[in-house]
Amino acid sequence: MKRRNFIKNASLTGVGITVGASAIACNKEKKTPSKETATINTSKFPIAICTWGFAEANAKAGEALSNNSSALDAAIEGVAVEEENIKNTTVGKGGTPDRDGNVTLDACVMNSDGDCGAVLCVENITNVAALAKKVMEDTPHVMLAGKGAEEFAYAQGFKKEELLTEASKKAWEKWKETSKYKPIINIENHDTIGMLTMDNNGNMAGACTTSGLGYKMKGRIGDSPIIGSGLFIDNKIGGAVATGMGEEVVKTVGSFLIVELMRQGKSPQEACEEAISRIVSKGNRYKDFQIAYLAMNKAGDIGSYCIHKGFTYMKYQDGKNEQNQSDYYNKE
Ligand code: SD4
Repeated sequence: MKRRNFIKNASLTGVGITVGASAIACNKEKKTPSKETATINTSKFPIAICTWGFAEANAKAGEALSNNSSALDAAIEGVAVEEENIKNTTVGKGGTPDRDGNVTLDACVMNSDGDCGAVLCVENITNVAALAKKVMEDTPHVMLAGKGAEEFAYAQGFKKEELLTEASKKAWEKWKETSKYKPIINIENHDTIGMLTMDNNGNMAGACTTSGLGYKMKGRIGDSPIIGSGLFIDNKIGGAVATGMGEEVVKTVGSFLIVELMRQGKSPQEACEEAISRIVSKGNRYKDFQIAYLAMNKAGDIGSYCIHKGFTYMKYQDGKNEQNQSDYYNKE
């Protein structure tokens, strides 16, 4: 199913912009959040949120959290739904290939202890977020790329799979007739799944997984597997994820920026807006690409903001899984 249709068909019961003021009290003089004064209402937990209308993935994570899964395991279980969904042409198996026909995947994960793992430009492995967790846990490193990541996967028992489906091969062959690459706003080649989870104890984690930009150059890596760009978690403060034109997210280290802005006392909404403003204030190029951020603070408040209309995100809380519309910058 095409992304737009998928979004249309997903539950829209929760449409509305979530603008939550941070419940984390901030010591204004020191400009650092005061842990002592933080008001955390644990009855709000667990929470799972993810980019776009990935309803099934988000529900999976929410249910895992409700069954006492750790925040990281729930996020990995959630995003695996889309990694395995061959109709999704932007994540995992069935993802759009690079311009030479290779499907190369990027992913990263981060847990509530501040540990992280990432895999970049990996071929033949579907569950790359789970692989990123293995890098985090079973190697002395944070990132593995390409063949090294793939060999590590086999050593860890991951299965070799053909990620190029008949449908994505056909689409690639059609693309080759003109070989024109122009990023298009909000279409199927821009729908990374980034997920943030908060478990029953209020601990946070996240995962971000993608096949990257469709028909990218061979070897190209975007923001999604880069800790601080596609994803960042600080369990004392909150977390953020990004989707959209990765090159621009990397230039402003978007997810780290949002968490640091929350640390300084901004709400998740204010922090996402500031991160977008760092991009759009550089000139008019933003008109040609989309970027969206999604953030959650330690109190469970959520914010999201994007450049152009069309970004939605899922929120699972109190057993309800709802799709929300994000506010956006370009109101022209
Ligand atoms: C990338 N940020 O590789 C990813 C692509 C994407 O939503 O988000 N899409 O640049």
